[in-house]
Amino acid sequence: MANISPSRRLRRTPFSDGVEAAGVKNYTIYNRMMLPTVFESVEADYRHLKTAVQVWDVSVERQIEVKGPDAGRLMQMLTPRDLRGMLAGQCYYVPIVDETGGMLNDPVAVKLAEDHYWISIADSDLLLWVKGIAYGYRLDVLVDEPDVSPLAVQGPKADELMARLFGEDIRNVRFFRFGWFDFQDTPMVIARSGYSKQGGFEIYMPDTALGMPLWNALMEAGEDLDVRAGCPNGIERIEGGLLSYGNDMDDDNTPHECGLGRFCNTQTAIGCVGRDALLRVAKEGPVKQVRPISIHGDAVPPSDRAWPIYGNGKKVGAVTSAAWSPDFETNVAIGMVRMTHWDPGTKVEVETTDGMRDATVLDQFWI
Ligand code: THG
Repeated sequence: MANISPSRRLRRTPFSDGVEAAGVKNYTIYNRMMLPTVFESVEADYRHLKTAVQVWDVSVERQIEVKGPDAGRLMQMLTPRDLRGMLAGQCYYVPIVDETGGMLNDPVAVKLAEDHYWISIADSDLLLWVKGIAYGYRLDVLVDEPDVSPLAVQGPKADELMARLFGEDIRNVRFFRFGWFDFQDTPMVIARSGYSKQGGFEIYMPDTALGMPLWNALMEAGEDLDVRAGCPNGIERIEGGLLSYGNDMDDDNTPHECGLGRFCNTQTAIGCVGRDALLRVAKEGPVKQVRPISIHGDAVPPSDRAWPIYGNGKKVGAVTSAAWSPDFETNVAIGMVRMTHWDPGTKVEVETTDGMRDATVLDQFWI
């Protein structure tokens, strides 16, 4: 592929100077911003992520700020997950659905206070939908995109690195909870979360001017831990079954088709705009669903399009993400599979860019 021309529409991040100095090799575009995808190589980055600690510029996880007396009401309109039990200091993974029950995004919601939330979005223009609902229902709430850029610290040595910079208390932050910690006298939200299964934190960095100072401080504090610049890893996230909006699902899919039923309480999510539609389809249940799939043979090429899945000569689904896994010595894949072929152990065929491959539908992701 040719290079991408820089322009104001393709936004840099507060950490882009650090990412470039670290030798980033590839970017993708996500929320009209640059997201690194490769530093050394996807396989070398994968091994390092699983053994050390990495600092990820995930500024592309843009925040939608929802603030005001109607903030809680607006949040519940967006998602079929029941938010009544959510406390300030908690993060929730929340499917966001439209009026048909179709997935618009799968963000992390961060509750700062009763009347104040951030929605940490995946790759879709969710701000427009949230603003439209707020205005259309004349809600007493402010909706905008603040100058907040997440920096993730991921890997088995993340606790050690973060404790050096923010103090020992950081170790007590529980999964999907956050605390406030100072960097250069500026309080920052730091949550135990992140787009990997290796453990770690996300720092919601609230001031572009502090971006490079924070980046450099992490790199210096972790020198003896072999800290490196990294990024969401295409192999590891498939092994972990972490979905990618726009790749593994879109607005044609319900949360149940995406396997996100465990994050829905449609009966009690009163006010969710997609509630009626989801209750209607819930009666039948989904006829296709996300599944882990092992594609046999040697490494498949990059999955730049959906690969058809065949069973008994008929199309029964599509592989939406795939990569060679060094640890599991198979091609790990995520696919949307029809009910007739979704049982664990079912043998199917996948039409990859390189040709037909045998594959097996599995019962659980690898990690
Ligand atoms: N962190 C933050 N914002 C994000 C992401 C993130 N925005 C974009 C994207 N990632 C949104 N998608 C996801 C997908 C999976 C998870 C988080 C965001 C995730 N899932 C865990 C799992 O499935 O095992 C845990 C979910 C839970 O138990 O609540 O972490 O990564 N800030």
